[in-house]
Amino acid sequence: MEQSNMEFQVIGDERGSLISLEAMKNIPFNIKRVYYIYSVDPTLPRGFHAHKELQQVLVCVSGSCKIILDDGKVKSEYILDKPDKGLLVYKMIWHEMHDFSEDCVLMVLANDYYDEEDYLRDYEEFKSYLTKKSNTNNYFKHEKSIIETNNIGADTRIWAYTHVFPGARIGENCNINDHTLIENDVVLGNNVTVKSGVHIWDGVKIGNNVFIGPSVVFTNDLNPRSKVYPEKFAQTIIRDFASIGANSTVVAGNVIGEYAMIGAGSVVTKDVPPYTLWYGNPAEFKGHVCECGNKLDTNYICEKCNKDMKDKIVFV
Ligand code: T46
Repeated sequence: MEQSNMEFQVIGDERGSLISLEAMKNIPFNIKRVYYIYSVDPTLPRGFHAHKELQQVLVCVSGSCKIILDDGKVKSEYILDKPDKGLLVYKMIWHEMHDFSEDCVLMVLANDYYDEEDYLRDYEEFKSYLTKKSNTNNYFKHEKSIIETNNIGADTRIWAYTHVFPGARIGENCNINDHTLIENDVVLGNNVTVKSGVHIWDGVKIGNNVFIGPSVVFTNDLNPRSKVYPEKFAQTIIRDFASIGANSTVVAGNVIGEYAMIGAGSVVTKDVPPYTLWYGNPAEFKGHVCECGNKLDTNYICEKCNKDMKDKIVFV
């Protein structure tokens, strides 16, 4: 199922609690519209549609409701009953809202303006649109790969002995090399390179233009025991244009910032700020990097491409 449960940080003190939702930070898109549904009749469900392109995050800021998501293959049910819980609903997911409590206020953040043309309000139409999309999607899959998802963008190439699970979502123009595995609750943006021998487990979210070197290891459980599953796998986020060198390990729950560079063979145990270079075991901060990947010296003007990076870098 291509969705994500989300959990927001609560900033609380004796006066009460505060949650901050920020575009491209804890909300993975630019927010163009916010709407909320309230004073609902608990006996009347809503939704019963999918969006062709729209992405949304649903948050019950008061009360509770039940959400059913259906990607055409797998149907799952979620309860939204706390303001620090969110549900990310991607495009082409049939969704229904049921069992509203009387005090329910369902707030929705959306990445685009209202457009009735974006709705598929008939389930059969939704199914045939899905089939049409997967038939017309112009991506390459090697005959020896196993591809179970419908969500692969145009011009992506998937090579031999790769297994992509039904819930995975892969953007356009990606290159997924041999002997890779992509689990269900995984998102890859556009223009991502995944070199051979990489397994991307539930909870790993990868932005656009990310490079993942050969045999990079992701983990998703900080206290693994055989046959014991956490309620929710840790979320690891690799932001746009970051690069992870060969044979590195990214410990679960960390965020690698935009344009960050991880040297080969590193073990990443902390969040990595944007435009920084880290390596070693455990990986440590070793300086700043330019958008072109070159290490910057202390005047932050790239010797390779002459870009002035002063305004972009984050001091560590
Ligand atoms: C969704 C779920 C979670 C507007 O004019 N502007 C808007 O921004 C929205 C969201 C709706 N409308 C109109 C369209 C309909 O004539 O409001 C009317 C009720 O909308 P609808 O029947 O689609 O409401 P829900 O609760 O079934 O669905 C809503 C959103 O429309 C939908 O995008 O994903 O909430």
